[in-house]
Amino acid sequence: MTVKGVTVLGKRNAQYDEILTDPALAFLAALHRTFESTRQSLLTARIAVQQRLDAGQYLDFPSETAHVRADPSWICAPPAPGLEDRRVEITGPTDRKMVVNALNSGAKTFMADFEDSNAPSWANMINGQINLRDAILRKIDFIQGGKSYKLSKNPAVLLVRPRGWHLDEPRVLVDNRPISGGLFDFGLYFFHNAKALVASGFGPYFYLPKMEHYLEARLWNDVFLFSQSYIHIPHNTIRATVLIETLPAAFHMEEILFELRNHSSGLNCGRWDYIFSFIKKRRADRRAVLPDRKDVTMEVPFMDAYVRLLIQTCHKRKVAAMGGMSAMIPIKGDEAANEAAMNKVRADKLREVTAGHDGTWIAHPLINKIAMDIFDKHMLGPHQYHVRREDVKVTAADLLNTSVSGQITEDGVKSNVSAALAYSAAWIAGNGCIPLNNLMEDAATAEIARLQLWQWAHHNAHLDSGDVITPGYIGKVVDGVAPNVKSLVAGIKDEHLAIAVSYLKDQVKRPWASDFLTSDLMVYLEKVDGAKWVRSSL
Ligand SMILES: *[C@@H]1O[C@H](CO)[C@@H](O)[C@H](O)[C@H]1NC(C)=O
Ligand SMILES: *[C@@H]1O[C@H](CO)[C@@H](O)[C@H](O)[C@H]1NC(C)=O
Ligand SMILES: CC(=O)N[C@H]1CO[C@H](CO)[C@@H](O)[C@@H]1O
Repeated sequence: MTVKGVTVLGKRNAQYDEILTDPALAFLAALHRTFESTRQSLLTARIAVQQRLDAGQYLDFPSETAHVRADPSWICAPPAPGLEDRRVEITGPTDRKMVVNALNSGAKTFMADFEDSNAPSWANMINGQINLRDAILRKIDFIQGGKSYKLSKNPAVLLVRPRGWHLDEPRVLVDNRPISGGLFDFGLYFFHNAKALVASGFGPYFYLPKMEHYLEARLWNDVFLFSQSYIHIPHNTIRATVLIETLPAAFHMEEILFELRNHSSGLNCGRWDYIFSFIKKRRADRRAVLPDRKDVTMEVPFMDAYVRLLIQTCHKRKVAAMGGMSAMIPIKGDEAANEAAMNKVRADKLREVTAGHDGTWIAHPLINKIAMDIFDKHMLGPHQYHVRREDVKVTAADLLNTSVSGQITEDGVKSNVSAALAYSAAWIAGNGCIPLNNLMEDAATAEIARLQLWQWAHHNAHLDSGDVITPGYIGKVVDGVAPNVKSLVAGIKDEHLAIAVSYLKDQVKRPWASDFLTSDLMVYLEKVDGAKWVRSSL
């Protein structure tokens, strides 16, 4: 099988070839050839923005689109079938068991994740596509270890999160260049399933991560228009919810909805990544040094401003304002600790529903009922677009307000070092979603930890004890904590832990921390794949 200009470096077998068909690869090649140069120039533009911020400029709402924000006449597309009521959404990676359990969880929708809760080994990416296809065709039932996994009659509505614009898919080259990871994930899912989804009364629905500019949303919209034409389905069949999880995107919420308006199904508060991005974008700014993560709550000024602006913006344009992730998982064998954790979930969900959110996220099926009960009690209709929050006046200064009280403690440093090490080591082995201290963690956990540690060391922040934080101090904490990491997560291998240790030590020494650990550590997945790929610097 060959498609001109397309090279597949990942392993192939009969099952994989059902996904990597010639027509599907030809579609990927068409996407690449049409959109790659725009993707590259948008990624270059991100660097220019960062340079301006490093030079002391502050982010602001774009002036060239003031007319879009001021125009009250436009609204987004009506909710597509199955997306009218999204009060609880479950998220997780695309392994077969997870897909069945999540679809059966009782949540309204399932966001099947090719991004941050998934380590993008070749097997994970292709098996994920197989599992989603089988779920849509209702051919996913299987038996494992004497237990039967069987899709229920009314499963959750499926949404898919492709990777962000910054990631390549190094195992598929078009004209000798790696294809975009996002286009690969989107393209295969769309090509194989869009028509079946429409036939079953729903549609191809997506979550779009990590955008930093409204022009990046325009690029997705152009991809959608192209793709719908390519397979001859009506325009405006696709729906996409955009995660507002970078600091620059918070200044473009309205424009992002506008660009995608006929395909938009709202915005989501990707709160953990938002904190990560907040630190990263303001890396040169001493005033943005934050205390221990536990003190960076949803109530601190910049987080509160972001949530209120997101709800107001969505409801003005009549789309869903989705809340954030509750990463809690049930704590087995400790009634009191479990009850305390579940009360935290309740308080968080109550804050969201009373603020005006139209739904929320969970990471474990057993949390569904807790979140559902809160939303059922406080959100009587399918959504609350009528909650316009016209009282809200969020300024640029509010989105950047770093008055956060709290301190940096040795405990905070230690627990975040160990979280960063545990997550990175698991990821290198091909596992992007791990239970850690009773939380279901994805890449955002390790990313906040990495950036906080870098920020403290870079700006020589003080611990509550008065000691100055230096790369050397963090290096010592890393050495002290590393031996205990293997007890946190089952199955971590010494060689992977060693990579995580040297990676983290190197990161905190750098003038600037790298943009994404998922880019840095990608090369280690070659071992998981058991196949050599050509470097993307080709
Ligand atoms: C959006 O859809 C409406 C109704 O189908 C159509 O009139 C309009 O041209 C579309 N706008 C864009 C930007 O695609
Ligand atoms: C930041 O928020 C705090 C608490 O709401 C407020 O007192 C302070 O004036 C704000 N600072 C700026 C610069 O807006
Ligand atoms: C994932 C993790 O363990 N994060 C910890 C980072 O440190 C804070 C203290 O500030 C803990 O509360 C977090 O649990």
